[in-house]
Amino acid sequence: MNKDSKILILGSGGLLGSAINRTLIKQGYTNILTPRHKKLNLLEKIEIEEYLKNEKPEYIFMIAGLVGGIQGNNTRPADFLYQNTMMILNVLEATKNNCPKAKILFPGSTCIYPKENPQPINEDRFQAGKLEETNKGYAVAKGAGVVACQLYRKQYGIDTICVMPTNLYGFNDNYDLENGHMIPTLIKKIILAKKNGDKKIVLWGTGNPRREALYSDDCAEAIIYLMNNYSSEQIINIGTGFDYSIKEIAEIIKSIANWDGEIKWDLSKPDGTFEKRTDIQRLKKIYPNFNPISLKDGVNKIINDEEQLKRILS
Ligand code: GFB
Repeated sequence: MNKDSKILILGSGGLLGSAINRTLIKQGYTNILTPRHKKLNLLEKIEIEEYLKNEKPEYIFMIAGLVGGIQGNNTRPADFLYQNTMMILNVLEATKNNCPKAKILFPGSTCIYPKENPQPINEDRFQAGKLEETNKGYAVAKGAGVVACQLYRKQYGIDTICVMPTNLYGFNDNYDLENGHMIPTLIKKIILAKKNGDKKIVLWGTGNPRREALYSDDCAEAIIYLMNNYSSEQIINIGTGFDYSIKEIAEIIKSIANWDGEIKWDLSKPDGTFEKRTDIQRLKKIYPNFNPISLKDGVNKIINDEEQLKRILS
């Protein structure tokens, strides 16, 4: 990308989309389109056709999607399947019809991998086994999006690339206690307990599953680097290569927030996949300087930022 290339971010209001926008601006890119959902509904094919016909972007970050944590995924699987499949298919078809020279980057998710894997999970595990039930709709949609990108590359020569980000957290996260992802939800529960003087919080499952934690701006940096330096149908993991148990994540957040109350584990809630540590050798080969910050540093950044703290407490 040149600094004045026409760049389109679809999904620029969310956790990852806003991190990509912030990082592109920091790196000096000047021609960035960030249409929001109200102006451009990706479920309406005619809207994305019109938009791409008029704007003809050179680079498209297709980050938009219906996302959520284990509860959101588990209770609305058909919505996650339908919306996420339709959005990427509409974007690919409209790109083919209106700006076939545009390069598209599409993030899948580590939940496209089977429920059980040798650890760490390398990219060849895609389609190698049965999926985890709690996020099947999202995983099938993301997997379909990945295959669609590969097929539009093969049949129409569109320069699509697909990345598989691990569990993310960062600025502009979703702090919905029911439908949010685990890390922002844990941050909110602990910060709220501290503010209210509560001595106990309830977290879900056993606390034993293991998850990575990638700061959204680090993921954005890797994504921009790959947009600039990678072109292949082979998918690429973006993770840290290091995981913690949910209990360990809670302890790290507790110590940063300086709250020493008790955690109760609600065993009626699902654990989901037990572990999904990513193998990031493919990424490191292309981007050897990839060096994400620790969970401790990331959480510190968030809770010491006034605006983010307001967002957490609202
Ligand atoms: O981020 P999360 O909701 O989804 O994390 P996944 C779920 C894990 O955290 C489970 C535990 O083991 C939960 O039992 N957990 C403990 C909690 N307390 C809580 C809590 O208060 N809220 C939440 N949400 N979890 C995601 C997918 O799977 O993986 C996404 O849902 C995406 O779509 C992402 O693919 C990479 O990590 O299981």
